Amino acid sequence: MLLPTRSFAPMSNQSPLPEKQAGLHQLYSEDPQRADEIVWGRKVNPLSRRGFFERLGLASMTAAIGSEIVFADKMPSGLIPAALAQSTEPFLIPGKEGLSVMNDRPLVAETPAHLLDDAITPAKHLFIRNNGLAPAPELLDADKWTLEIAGESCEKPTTFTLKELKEKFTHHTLQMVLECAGNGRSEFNPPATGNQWTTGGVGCPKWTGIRLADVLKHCGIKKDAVYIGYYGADAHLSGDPKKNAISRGVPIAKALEDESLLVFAMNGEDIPVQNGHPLRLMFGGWAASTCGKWVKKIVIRDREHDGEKMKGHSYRMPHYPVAPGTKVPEEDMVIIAEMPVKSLITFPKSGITHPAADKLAVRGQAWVGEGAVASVEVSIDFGITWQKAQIEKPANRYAWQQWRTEVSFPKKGYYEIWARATDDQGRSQPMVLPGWNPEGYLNNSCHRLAIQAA
Ligand SMILES: Nc1nc2c(c(=O)[nH]1)N[C@H]1C(S)=C(S)[C@@H](COP(=O)(O)O)O[C@H]1N2
Ligand SMILES: [Mo]
Repeated sequence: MLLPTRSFAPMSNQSPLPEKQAGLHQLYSEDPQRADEIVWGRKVNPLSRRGFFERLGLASMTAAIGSEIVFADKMPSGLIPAALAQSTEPFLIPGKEGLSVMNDRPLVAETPAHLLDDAITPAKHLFIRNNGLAPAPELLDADKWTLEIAGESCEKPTTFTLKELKEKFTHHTLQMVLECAGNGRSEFNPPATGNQWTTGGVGCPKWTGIRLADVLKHCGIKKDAVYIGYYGADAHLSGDPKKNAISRGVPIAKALEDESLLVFAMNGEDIPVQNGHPLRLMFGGWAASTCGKWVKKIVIRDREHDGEKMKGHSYRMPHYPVAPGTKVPEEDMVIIAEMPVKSLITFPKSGITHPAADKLAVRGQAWVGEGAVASVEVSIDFGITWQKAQIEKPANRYAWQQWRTEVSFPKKGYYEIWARATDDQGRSQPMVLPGWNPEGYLNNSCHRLAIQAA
């Protein structure tokens, strides 16, 4: 069930795209009181939402959802019922289907969970996160593409044509998760600025390319090398050619891993233009911001790379837990490396109605930065009890793992299906929200679906 979107006034009308409307997540993060008023049609004291749900809210929530919330007494306060929290907004991007556009300059679009049901994410369903302006497609000629390897810790700086790279070095194909560090940001409160990702800044296609290690070693890595940095062909939003939209990288040890690739194909075809054709970096399990698109130059550095979005608060977390809303000094922020354990429910689609007497097949994906997912559990009673799902082995290191199970409903009513993954080091997803941080990174809380058992 979707809340009538007309209740949400467009937040701005500067966009040349079709009228944009604020989603419920955005509304809750920007102004929870107003969101409550819109959702429940009355004023709510934000300090006593639990009381509100108990005394008044349950009846109106049940009315809004259309049936009884069977485990209502177990539902944590302050949660937006998942039935009301869907806000997808299809928009046409060449080669893409069904993505929700969060921003059009730079272009940022995420994938609704039910479109990530394939074991291998098809090109049309892979999210887009641009920090600047993507190069015009006519500038992305694979036959003319060159890659320069340089930097103070490179012995023999060399420029290769893409054709040379493909001929000289052994090809490898690996399925690897690509996930934006900001995925899930929309749930943090106080809200973090930046794209209000819900769950769709992730995908797991099959990438073909060459090992970055092979290329770097060919050019000579000096003993003092500690980091690599990338430069892409995209432009800074200001249009200033001296500025880079983003120029990040990884420590040299990560760069030299077998799975760290310079890729020129995705799912056996050209990489989609918005995803970095004709050449991009792929680092398994790390924040996707390290995976440079349209890559033209890689530098081997004798220090931590200091390109655009490497400093300050960009892609960094406080190295100790902080209270929500804390101003954290820059020197206490550390670079994000591996991504945390996480899962998605990709079938069924949130909001469906299912016969209460029938079992419901449920499935999804689970992944973790380094290591493997050891188990996935599912709950239909707001996390009070959990049942184990069956889980597949990953296609290779850094691929996500499909899981499946069946759930039975005790009676008719409104349910939420929650999924929780645990990795092979015993680390699980938090049920509601992990540690607040200034930029709203690394939210790996459980994914929630709304189901009507009728
Ligand atoms: N050249 C370049 N590379 C880039 C970016 C960018 O804006 N420009 N965005 C980064 C970020 S923040 C993410 S999350 C991923 C997104 O990859 P995708 O757009 O293929 O999904 O690319 C990374 N590589
Ligand atoms: Mo990102």
